[in-house]
Amino acid sequence: MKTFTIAVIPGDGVGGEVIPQGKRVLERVAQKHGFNLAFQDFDWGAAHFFRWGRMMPAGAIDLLQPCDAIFLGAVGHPEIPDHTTLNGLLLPIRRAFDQYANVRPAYLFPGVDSPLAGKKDIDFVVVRENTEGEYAQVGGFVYHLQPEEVAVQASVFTRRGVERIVRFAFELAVKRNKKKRVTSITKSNAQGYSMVLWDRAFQDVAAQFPDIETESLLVDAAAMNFIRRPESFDVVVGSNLFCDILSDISAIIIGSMGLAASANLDPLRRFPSMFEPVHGSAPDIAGKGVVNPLATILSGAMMLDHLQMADAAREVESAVGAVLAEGKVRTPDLGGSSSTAEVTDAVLEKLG
Ligand code: GGG
Repeated sequence: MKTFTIAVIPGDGVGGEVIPQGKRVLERVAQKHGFNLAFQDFDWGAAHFFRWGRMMPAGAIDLLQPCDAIFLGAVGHPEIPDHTTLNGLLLPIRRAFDQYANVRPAYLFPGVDSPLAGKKDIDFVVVRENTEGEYAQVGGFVYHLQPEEVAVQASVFTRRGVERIVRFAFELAVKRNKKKRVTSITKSNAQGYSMVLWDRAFQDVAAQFPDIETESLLVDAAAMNFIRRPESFDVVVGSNLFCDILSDISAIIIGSMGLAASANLDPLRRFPSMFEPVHGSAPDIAGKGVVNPLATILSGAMMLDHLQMADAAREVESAVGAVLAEGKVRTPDLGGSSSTAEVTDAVLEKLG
């Protein structure tokens, strides 16, 4: 029987509540489909930071590397600056394993109300460049912590980095075989170097996909159009920062951040890819047992897809869809009063 080794990092806040629920569903579906998941748990995150002064140990990447995939909850703690948590765990893993494609589907499940009145047909994917751009951490301080201090933060856009993420987006549009449209997010009217390179690379790659329609939107116009005409999008591709921001809009218009799944992919499969809900550690609801587990469960389905267990992935998605369509068992973010575990129980019941 095939066994996949999955590194599990629950992380902080609600991460510790959603990951066990995701594992329950993954274990059930693996059993049904005749494969094994060998989970390796890593207690990294804020608690590790308070004890050892770092979010994960020095050899963390070496420990993760042999695994087939990484299943992550959330990182972030109110008593630790966000740049410490992000740069101490999430970003180093994305970079070390060249997980250059951050894939964030925005799908409005039947039975779930979008906060956008009258919008019923939302089905697109945000593809975020995940290893360079505005998150490259190039820069520094001058006169650090003095009244006249100066900060310089450079963005890094490489032709290779832009071309490969744009190509990934086009290939995804072909694979999805839906609206066959790729939207590029730019700001070349104001950023006359990085975004001009972005636009040129987009046009060059687009020319190799004549069957795919294209559009190019300034990031501010894209934010407006995610609200005004979400049904028009198919695959949206943009830089690390632009799509980090836009994918929060795409997450909320499908009804809740608690439904937004994501994958950090190394499309070349040289290294483990990482799967996580888009939401963070949500300290305001942590420990109350009410966080929505579905974003994590759907991230687990994306992981199964990446592990080439497509039937199992579809079954998890169908079970989630059935629970949402019934509308009986829902956490408070979706207007219900069910607990995290009760929602998972309902998904397991659908899986049989
Ligand atoms: N599970 C996602 C998570 O913990 N997100 C925290 C965060 O700050 N993410 C920023 C990012 O995805 O770049």
